[in-house]
Amino acid sequence: VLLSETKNAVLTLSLNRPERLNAANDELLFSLTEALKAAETDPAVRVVVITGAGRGFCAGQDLGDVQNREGSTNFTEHLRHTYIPLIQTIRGLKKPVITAVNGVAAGAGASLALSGDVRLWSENATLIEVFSNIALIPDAGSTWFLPRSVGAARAFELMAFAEKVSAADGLKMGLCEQVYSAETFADDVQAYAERLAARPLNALALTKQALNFALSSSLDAALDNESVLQQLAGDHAEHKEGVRAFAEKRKPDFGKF
Ligand code: LHQ
Repeated sequence: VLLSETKNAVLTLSLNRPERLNAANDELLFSLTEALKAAETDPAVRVVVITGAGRGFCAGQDLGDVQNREGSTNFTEHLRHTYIPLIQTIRGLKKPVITAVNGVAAGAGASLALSGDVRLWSENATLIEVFSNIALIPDAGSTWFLPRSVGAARAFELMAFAEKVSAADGLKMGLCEQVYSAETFADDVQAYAERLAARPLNALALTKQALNFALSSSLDAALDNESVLQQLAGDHAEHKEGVRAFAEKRKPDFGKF
C-alpha cells in the first residue's frame, strides 16, 4: 500500500492503491504514519515527499472500507486512530514534508494534500472537499488548513458544493506553491526536494515549529516564541557555518549537519 524510496537524502513515500486513486484504508494510514516517524530519526533522510502512484493523489477514505465495517461506524474513534496521528505527525515532523499532488486529492486526501510544508502540484492535480457529497463534514484538518489560505467563506463555499479546484486556481488561491507539467512532475519534485535538502535543516525545523505556533497564537506570543527558538538556531553548528561561509565569501555547506 506504500512505496518508499530514498534518493539523494529525499525520501519519497508513494501511496500505492492506484486502482482506487489511492483511497486510504487503515493499513495505508498506519504505514504512512510509521514511515514518517521513522524518517524523523533516519540520518539518511533530510526531506520527505508524499505522493500518489498512478493517476490519483488520494481519494480520501476508502468508502468500500467504511461500508464493510460492522454496524454503525465510530467515526470519532476512527479519526483518532488514523487521520489525526497522521496529520499531527506531518505537522510535527522535524524535517520538511512536501506533498506532491500528482492527481485528484479528495476528501481526507485533500486534507493530506494541504498539510505539507510545501505543496507541489502537477498541472493534472485537482482538489475537492468532497465530503458534503456524502453528507459528511471535512476532516483530517481541512477545516483548519483551507480557511487559512482562502478565508472561511470561500472555504465554506468549496466545501458546500464540493467544488473541484484546478491546479491553476489552486496556485492563485494559495493551496499550492508550484505547479509543474505532468510529464516532468516526478523529476521537478525531486529537484525541488533536493534543493530544499541542501538548506539548513535545523533552522528549517525550528522555522516550521515557529510557524505552527504562530498560526494559533497572538503576535506577542509569537514574538516571544521566536526569541526562544532563535537561541536554539543560533547555538547550532549550522549557524556558525552560515556566518563563516559569509565571511569567507563562499557557499555554506549545510548538508554536513
Ligand atoms: C474509490 C474512492 C474511494 C473507494 C475513488 N473509496 N474507491 C470518511 C469516513 C469516515 C471517517 C473518516 O473520514 C472520512 C474522510 C473522507 O475522506 S470522506 C470522503 C471519501 N472520499 C470520497 O467520497 C471520494 C469518492 N470519489 C470520488 O468522488 C471520485 O472518485 C473522485 C472525484 C475522487 C475521482 O473521480 P474520477 O476521476 O472520475 O474517478 P472514478 O470515480 O472513476 O474513480 C476511479 C476508481 O477509484 C473507481 O473504481 P472503479 O472500480 O469503478 O474503477 C472508484 O470507485 C474508485 N474510488 N474514490 N474514496
